[in-house]
Amino acid sequence: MSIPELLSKELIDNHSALLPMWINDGLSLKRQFILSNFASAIGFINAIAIVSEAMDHHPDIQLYGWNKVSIMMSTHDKGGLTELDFQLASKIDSISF
Ligand code: H2B
Repeated sequence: MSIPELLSKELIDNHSALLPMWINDGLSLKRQFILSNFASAIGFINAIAIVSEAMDHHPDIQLYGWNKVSIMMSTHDKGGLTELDFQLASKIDSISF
């Protein structure tokens, strides 16, 4: 599957409006999740891994402070944000843990 092109600033802003929990700095999307405990954080990360593998699009994932998961996403093959980042962010938002 070919990788989509970088999005214009206008499209990034339009997509970001639909994902208000994600911080968009123009080059990446970031969000922090607070889970109820360490096991839930691990389970959440595993669910993200399954979704990411299915899309062949992979976020940076950090687990810290026992129950916090920080996600950072960009399309490194293109050097910025593409449709794939917003699609993956939306799928991660729909995972409940
Ligand atoms: N994940 C992310 N976040 N960005 C990419 O550009 C990317 C990826 N590229 N996962 C994919 C893998 C690519 O390297 C492989 C060859 O499909």
